Amino acid sequence: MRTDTYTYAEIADQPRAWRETLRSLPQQWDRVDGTADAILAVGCGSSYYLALSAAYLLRRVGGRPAEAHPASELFLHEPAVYVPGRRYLTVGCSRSGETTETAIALRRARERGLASTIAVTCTPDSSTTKVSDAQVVLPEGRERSVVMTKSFTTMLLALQYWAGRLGGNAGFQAELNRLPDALDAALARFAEPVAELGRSPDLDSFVYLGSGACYGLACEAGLKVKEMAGQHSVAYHPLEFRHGPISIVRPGTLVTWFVSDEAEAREAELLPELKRLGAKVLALGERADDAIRQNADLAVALGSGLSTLARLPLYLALAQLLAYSCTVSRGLDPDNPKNLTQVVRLNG
Ligand code: F1P
Repeated sequence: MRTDTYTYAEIADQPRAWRETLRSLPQQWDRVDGTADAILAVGCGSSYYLALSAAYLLRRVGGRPAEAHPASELFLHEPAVYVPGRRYLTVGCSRSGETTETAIALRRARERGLASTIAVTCTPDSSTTKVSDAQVVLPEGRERSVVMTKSFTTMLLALQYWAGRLGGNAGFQAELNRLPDALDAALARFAEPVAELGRSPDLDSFVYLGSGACYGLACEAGLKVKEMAGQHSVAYHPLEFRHGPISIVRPGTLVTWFVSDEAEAREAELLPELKRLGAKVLALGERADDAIRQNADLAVALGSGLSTLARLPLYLALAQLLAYSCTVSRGLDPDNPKNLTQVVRLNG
């Protein structure tokens, strides 16, 4: 597989970037006041999908009411987002810190006294940091590529850490420290089989399934294959997929399932049907029982010893590799995706 690209280097750099980032997180979050009646996590594109997973983590691990919105919803539909009388904390996620909608959402929230604001970004001194009350800056996530890979997982790691801190869950925070080594181990064992699956010549439709915090990952993984390989993809909650969307499955469809421990038994019931319809199936989980192995073309059993909510970044790194390998095997350049720019600027 071609590896002389920025995108490949950034995917491969994730264990190092996470190690460095983990060192800076305690001090960074010390400066943030997390008190609020509700947290709004917002962003655009990948950063919105990050917000979806982050809101779940903040509810589940952090024990706080939290919602995710595309940043534009905060100013296009403001009265439906901010309920009068509630104290909000709006967290704007943005790799560049320059995305217009995210900067407007944070600026307006502050100017209109709707919320206190935090910028989570890989770029210091950016538009979002300037309009926020607090800043969590993650320079190890900075990228030359258009397509977000390590920036996503580095910001995810920061938000996982915050959720653990808000929930007083030292055990969860300790799990996060094991992620860099766990990714080294996962790449050593699974990078090649995952890349090989991505090279399958007959694939022309991509379905990503995940529930709970894995739904944001499913959306993000689907975006990778759209952005880099120009392929059609959809993301659903696994059981939702049975309610109509499954009609698109045929030979040529690759279904990637992000397995969460608590949902696994119910969601696995979908696999025989996907196989019967001719799909290829990639199961990304902690372990793979016989039922999963029988129905999956590739069952990744990470064996990381980490809980579902801790191991989210591992799943995504493997899904990034899948999209990357699919892209280069088609002769496309992942560093130069069609119709895209690193930052989307609108008239602000
Ligand atoms: C958000 C984003 C990216 C996308 C594209 C344009 O950027 O939508 O997710 O891949 O490059 O920008 P940011 O706000 O996180 O910098």
